[in-house]
This record gives sequence, structure tokens and C-alpha cells, in this order.
Amino acid sequence: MPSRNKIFLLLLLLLPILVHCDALLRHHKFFVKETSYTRLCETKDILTVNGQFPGPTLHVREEDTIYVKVHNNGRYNITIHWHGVKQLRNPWSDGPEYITQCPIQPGDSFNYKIIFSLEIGTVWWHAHSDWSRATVHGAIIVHPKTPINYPFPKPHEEVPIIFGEWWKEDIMTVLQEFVESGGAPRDSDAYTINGQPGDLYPCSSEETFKLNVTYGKRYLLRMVNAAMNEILFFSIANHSLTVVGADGSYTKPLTTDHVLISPGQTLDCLLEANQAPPRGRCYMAARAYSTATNVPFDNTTTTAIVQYTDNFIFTTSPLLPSLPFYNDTTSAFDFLGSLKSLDPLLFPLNTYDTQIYSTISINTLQCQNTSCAGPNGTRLAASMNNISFVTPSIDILEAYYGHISGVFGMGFPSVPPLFYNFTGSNLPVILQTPERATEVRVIEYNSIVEVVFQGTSLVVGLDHPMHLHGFNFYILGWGFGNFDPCKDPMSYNLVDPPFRNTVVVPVNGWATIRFRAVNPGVWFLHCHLERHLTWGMDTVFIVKDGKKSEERMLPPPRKMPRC
Ligand SMILES: *[C@@H]1O[C@H](CO)[C@@H](O)[C@H](O)[C@H]1NC(C)=O
Ligand SMILES: *[C@@H]1O[C@H](CO)[C@@H](O)[C@H](O)[C@H]1NC(C)=O
Ligand SMILES: *[C@@H]1O[C@H](CO)[C@@H](O)[C@H](O)[C@H]1NC(C)=O
Ligand SMILES: *[C@@H]1O[C@H](CO)[C@@H](O)[C@H](O)[C@H]1NC(C)=O
Ligand SMILES: *[C@@H]1O[C@H](CO)[C@@H](O)[C@H](O)[C@H]1NC(C)=O
Ligand SMILES: *[C@@H]1O[C@H](CO)[C@@H](O)[C@H](O)[C@H]1NC(C)=O
Ligand SMILES: *[C@@H]1O[C@H](CO)[C@@H](O)[C@H](O)[C@H]1NC(C)=O
Ligand SMILES: *[C@@H]1O[C@H](CO)[C@@H](O)[C@H](O)[C@H]1NC(C)=O
Ligand SMILES: *[C@@H]1O[C@H](CO)[C@@H](O)[C@H](O)[C@H]1NC(C)=O
Ligand SMILES: [Cu+2]
Repeated sequence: MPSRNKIFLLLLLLLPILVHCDALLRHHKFFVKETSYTRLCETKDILTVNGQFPGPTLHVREEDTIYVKVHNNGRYNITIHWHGVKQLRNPWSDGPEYITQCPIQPGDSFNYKIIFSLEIGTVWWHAHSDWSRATVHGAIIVHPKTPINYPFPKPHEEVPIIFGEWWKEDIMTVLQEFVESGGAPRDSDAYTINGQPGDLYPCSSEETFKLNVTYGKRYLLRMVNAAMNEILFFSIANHSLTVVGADGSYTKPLTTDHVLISPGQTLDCLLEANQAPPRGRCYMAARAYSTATNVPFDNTTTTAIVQYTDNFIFTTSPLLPSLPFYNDTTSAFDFLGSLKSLDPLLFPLNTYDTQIYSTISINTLQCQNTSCAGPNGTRLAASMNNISFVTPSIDILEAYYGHISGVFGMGFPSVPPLFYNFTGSNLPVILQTPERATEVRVIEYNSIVEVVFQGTSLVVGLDHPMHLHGFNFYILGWGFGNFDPCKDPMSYNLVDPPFRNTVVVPVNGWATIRFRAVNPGVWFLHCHLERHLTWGMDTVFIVKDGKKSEERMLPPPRKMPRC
């Protein structure tokens, strides 16, 4: 009895500590609603979570399970995706509309169950319905189970750095114009850092994001690229960055002057506040990496300020960092190719069971009335293996689970339907027209899957950040021109390849990834440039259940949104 009393007493003593630790809440409420924001001298209503732009940062611990109840108090259908969270056996809460769920309609709510497993560092959440993600997004910080058990020097402070893209026009109008015209979307008016365009834009300098630092201290920047349509270069004047994590996994420390971050990617970077006074302030800045000469893009620069608070007299105006030029593919891929994973491999990389070889292309479709804004009056589209993905009207997960036929086909091809010089110049115009269909690829549980993405020069060659839901994958290699199945695998990194959920496939080039299909469910695969996603550069992997009960999909939650 005394020992039991002792335990009871101990628990009583521990209670405040336990409650305190629960500052990492398990239950959250997201109210999606219109909120008025002023940027670039103009005020408009934007969709926000809890009135915040960017939305709230969620803090969790490794292997936690949390719940986020999303109340749709806005005017549009909405879903939320937990980007980079594998959601083991739980595609029900993954989020992409008409892929794993019907949208939450105005006035409704849905309680997402978010299961963390391998993730460590920075992942994020964002809307995965129409183009709401422009303003409905935020960071998720996954803390180590043991407090401050980092494989790098302990930072003094951790700061989310979230990149966004801002249009003066209402984003739904931008989307509607884009879809109706059949052409490219209008360019954004600004990029943002933590919701602020920065000093180089009109009416913005008062609110420019400022990072206060103290000389001699170390800061962990938790960077998320939530921009819609552009890959970004980022740099801080007179400071180098040390990358220690990417897409929710640790990397070997990589010290660099600038980083490249695509929509869908995250980076954890250490910043040493090591510039002695008198220089008290420096700019951090980001601008587009964009290669196509005839594709217009937002070429503005967003800035924020690093200011040393131990040097209150800011005599000089801050210096801008030098960023690689917009089309500096060499800088972009030198950086990406230098990232290596820190942790041991999760499975041997000497072989694979299944290969999927897919072209990723920009395409054109005939315009119904011959006056669309694409080349020669066509309607622009995009495809994987010449199939431009058509989003169904009930979700694929429900159709798969409930054996509802007629929603999707299982014919996503394992190889391109036609072999041609994928990256050739002046390809025949006839190759530009894709098929439109909803085709998925079914994958055996536990198989090791290799995907070779082959960019093409149809219509225009571009870099494509391809994102897979439900997994991180090893990026074994990449290159320019056509993938050579004999020669290119010789140069794969089978030792410490980066472990990411979004791979930038180089312009007119290829990239190879591998993952082990230990996550049964329905998983979206798509380009994370929003316009390409809308155009159909998407497909779905359905990973079958394994034999054991713990290898099967979880049952659906009691209440899924209905179509
Ligand atoms: C043709 O389609 C375009 C884009 O969808 C639209 O802007 C235009 O009004 C249409 N013209 C006619 C005559 O229907
Ligand atoms: C940063 O430092 C400045 C100058 O000391 C101070 O006015 C400001 O409130 C600080 N900002 C934050 C977010 O701490
Ligand atoms: C700071 O950066 C500027 C431009 O980026 C460069 O001209 C200058 O030499 C740098 N100063 C130091 C102390 O590194
Ligand atoms: C950005 O693009 C505009 C329009 O294409 C052009 O006039 C301007 O010079 C460009 N600015 C920079 C910094 O490249
Ligand atoms: C990058 O753009 C500049 C200016 O538009 C051009 O002169 C240069 O050739 C381009 N470089 C590459 C690699 O395309
Ligand atoms: C537009 O039409 C012209 C003439 O038929 C053709 O040469 C050109 O390749 C076409 N461009 C595209 C992008 O389809
Ligand atoms: C493919 O096209 C590119 C660009 O025109 C050319 O350099 C390359 O030699 C072509 N490859 C083959 C196999 O024809
Ligand atoms: C794609 O499919 C369409 C329709 O079947 C066909 O006309 C076109 O040539 C194909 N293109 C390629 C690159 O396979
Ligand atoms: C919202 O979702 C419902 C259910 O899928 C659908 O019927 C409706 O058309 C959607 N509304 C819009 C504006 O897309
Ligand atoms: Cu793309």
C-alpha cells in the first residue's frame, strides 16, 4: 500500500509537468473564414484559418497523433492536406479533394486525424481544394521525442519562414479567369515572407517581417515554400545558411550562400548571427527560379530583415543579398544535388520491384470555340504519360473502398505510350495533345517502387516539383536530356540520397525516386506548381493492403464529408 501511495503522490507531483508538456495540444480547431487583409496598398478579403495569414503553426512531437477539427465558415468548398505527413494507413485524413475525400462544404466540419511517424523537423498544412492554398497554409513543427535532441548544435530560437505568393485580385477570380481563358494564369503581384511582401513593394515597408537576432546566437529557420506557381531562390546578405533538414527529415549539414526551395518543399536552416556591429541589419530575400524564356513570371523580390537587437542604431540601410539569376539552373541543381540524408537508409537501394517510367509534359487541347489563350488558340493542359488527369466527382478513396465502379480506371501506364526524343526541339505538334482520363496505378503492398520522371519539351520545357502523398522517397539521381536506362543508373546515389516528398525534375531532364510501399491507401502524385496541378499533371497510386491486420488501411472515420 505505501508504495501505491508513493506512486499516487508522484503522479500528483508530475501532473503539472504533464499538463505543461501538453502545450503541444492534441486537439485543434481551424475556422476557415474570410478575413480582410491589406497588402500592396489594396484591401481584400482572403480565406484564412482562424483569421491568420499565414495560418497558425502547429507544434507536435515525433510519432504523435493529433486531431484538427476544420469548420468551414467560408463560401467555398475546402479540404486541408497535411503535407509531408505520411498518415500511415490513414488516407482518410490526407485531404486532396475528390482523391481521398469530398470537400467540406460551407457550414460543415470535418475532424482530421493526423498520424505522425517518421517525420522530424518541418512539414506543413495547406488547403487542397481549388486555389485556396494561396492563403490557407501554415507550418507544422515536429519536435524530437526527447526535448532538444537535435543532431546539430542547439538553436537559441526557432523561426518559421513561410514563402507565399500574393495577387491583388481575388484568388478565386484569378483561378476562374485562368480556367476560362485556357491560357496561363495571370502573374502574382508579390511574393511574401511570413505574409509580408517587404521593402521593395509599395505600401509594405512598415510591416516587413523582421527577425531580431542577438550577436553570437544561432537560429533555426523553418522554411516552407507555400507559393503557388514558382520555385524560389533564397539568401541572406552577409550570412551563410546551414541546411540540416528537408521535407521533414534530417540532412547532412550543408553550408551554402543560397538555397532553392520549390512549392511543396521545406528546409530547416541554421543561421549564425555572426556579423559584428556596426552593420546592424541585413536583408533576406527570395525571388523566382524560372527557366522558360517565353513564359512570363512574377520577377519581383520579397524581403525581410535580420536585425541585431544588440545594435540599436541602424545607421546604414540593409544590404540586399546577391541571388542567382532567374534562369540559373546550374545554381539550382548544384544546391539540390548537394543535399544528402543523414539517417541510415530505411530499405536497401540496390534493387526495386516495380518501375514506373512517366513523362511529365505541358500539352495543348483543342479549344471548344477556337479562341482560347493557349498557343495557336488552343487550351493549355498537362499530363503524365500522356494522360491529363480528370478529377472525378466523388473521391477515389471512397470508390476504391466501397467498390464503386466507373469512377477511375486502373490503366495508368508503366511506360510512356510513345518513345520519341522527349527533350528534342521542334517536336511534331501532334504529340502535344494528351488523352483526358482518370487513371490510377495499383501497387503491391511492401514493394519497392522506382519512379523515373521524364520532363519533355512539348509546348515548353519547365522544371516540375513532383510531390507524392503518403511517402517520403529517396532521390537517387537526376540529369538533363533523356533518361538513359543503361548509363544513368550507374551514377545513382545509393548511399545517402536525400529523403524528400517533393522532387524538382530539371527542365528538359529527368529524376529517379524510390520508395517502399508500406503505406496502404490512395495517394495523390502531382506537380506542386498549382497551374500544372489544375491542368492535369497528376495521377494516383493505390497501395493495396498487406496480409496482416496492421498492414491494412484503417477503417473510415464515422463521419466523412459527403459529395
Ligand atoms: C470562347 O472561349 C473563351 C475561353 O473559354 C471565352 O472567353 C469566349 O467568350 C468564348 N467565345 C465564345 C464565342 O463562346
Ligand atoms: C525587435 O527589436 C526591436 C528593436 O529592439 C523591437 O522594437 C521589436 O519589438 C522587436 N521585435 C520583436 C518581434 O521582438
Ligand atoms: C556583405 O555583402 C555585400 C553584398 O552582398 C558584400 O559586398 C560585402 O562585401 C559583404 N560584407 C561582408 C563583411 O561580408
Ligand atoms: C521583370 O519583368 C518585367 C516585364 O517582363 C520587365 O520589364 C522587368 O525588367 C523585369 N525585372 C527584372 C528585375 O528582371
Ligand atoms: C538566362 O537569361 C538571360 C537573360 O534573359 C539570357 O541571356 C541567358 O542566355 C539565359 N541563360 C540560360 C542558361 O538560359
Ligand atoms: C502554331 O501553329 C503553327 C502553324 O501551324 C505551328 O508552326 C506552330 O508549331 C504552332 N505552335 C504551337 C505551340 O502549337
Ligand atoms: C534530342 O533532341 C536534342 C535537342 O534538340 C538533341 O540535342 C539530341 O541530340 C536529340 N537526341 C536524339 C537521340 O536524337
Ligand atoms: C497522346 O495521346 C493522343 C490521343 O490518343 C495522341 O494523339 C498523341 O499522339 C499522344 N501523344 C504522345 C506524346 O504520346
Ligand atoms: C462543393 O462540393 C459539392 C460536393 O462535392 C459539389 O456538389 C459542389 O459542386 C461543390 N461546389 C463547388 C462550387 O465546387
Ligand atoms: Cu509542373
